[in-house]
Amino acid sequence: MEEYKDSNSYKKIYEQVENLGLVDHINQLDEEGYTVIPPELVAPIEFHDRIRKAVADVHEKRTGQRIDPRTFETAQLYEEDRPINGHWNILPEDSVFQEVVMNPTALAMAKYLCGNSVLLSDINCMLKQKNETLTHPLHTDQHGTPPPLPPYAQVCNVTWTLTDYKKGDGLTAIVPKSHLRERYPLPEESNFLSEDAPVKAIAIEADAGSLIVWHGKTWHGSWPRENAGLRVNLILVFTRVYMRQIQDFKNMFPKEILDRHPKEFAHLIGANAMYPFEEGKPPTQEQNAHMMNAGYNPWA
Ligand SMILES: O=C(O)CCC(=O)C(=O)O
Ligand SMILES: [Fe+2]
Repeated sequence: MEEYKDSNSYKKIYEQVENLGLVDHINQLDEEGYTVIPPELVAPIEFHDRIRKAVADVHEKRTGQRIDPRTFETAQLYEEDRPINGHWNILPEDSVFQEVVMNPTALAMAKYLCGNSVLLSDINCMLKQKNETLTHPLHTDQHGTPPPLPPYAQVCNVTWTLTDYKKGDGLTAIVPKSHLRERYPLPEESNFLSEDAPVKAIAIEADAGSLIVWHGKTWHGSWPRENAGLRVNLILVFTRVYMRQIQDFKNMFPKEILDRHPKEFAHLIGANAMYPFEEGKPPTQEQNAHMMNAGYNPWA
């Protein structure tokens, strides 16, 4: 990877990383496969409150349960036996989510891992409550690439914490340095909770408003929540320009909405992706450029 750092693509990303005070965080990502970015390097508290409200609105729209966003820390899901309630594809639901995916800190980290041509794969939110079920054994978020895995990330997970992540809160489990292995965990390696677990993980603590960022190859899971109340987050999944996105954003956002955002938003959601194209409507040279250039440098 080092030989590709002498490029304008890398310098452009590094400059953003430096300006945002994130140099230690990209170093930790390289060495350990994850990093936690504190709220003061992410967004002001008012923005955080807007996101919490928008998540409460989505949850109400999709389940009928109204939770006052000021009470996430003590609330409970209407289905008492359910460990998690997740809502996928929330980008169209509220303009604040569109601002979230354009957040400079989140984007700088996504570009560091997946290049300037990075795409948003999906943004979802998760509400997690007290329950003994192991919902997330060890896995990676990068699926379907056979081993040996390439040295660069094909996926980047940016988890935006909306409540504190402290002991007993159902914390994200990370296996440090697992991104350096060239394969995914096997099913028999996935239960990190058992006494004789072959692979152990560490629990990630963070204040509400932090970003927990991990590499597409990082082995991770999640501890069951022991405390009352909810753990709430946003999960931003980014991916390389040649990968398939989880959501078909290209056909979800009409031009009027795209025109309200900076040009980069259209690129980020894949609105000018090269593939798939319809018979008789091949991509323009401009559309080709993103993907063709990405083939020359891991940071392009
Ligand atoms: O809920 C967690 O702590 C981890 C969830 C997870 O695996 C993911 O966001 O990819
Ligand atoms: Fe995951």
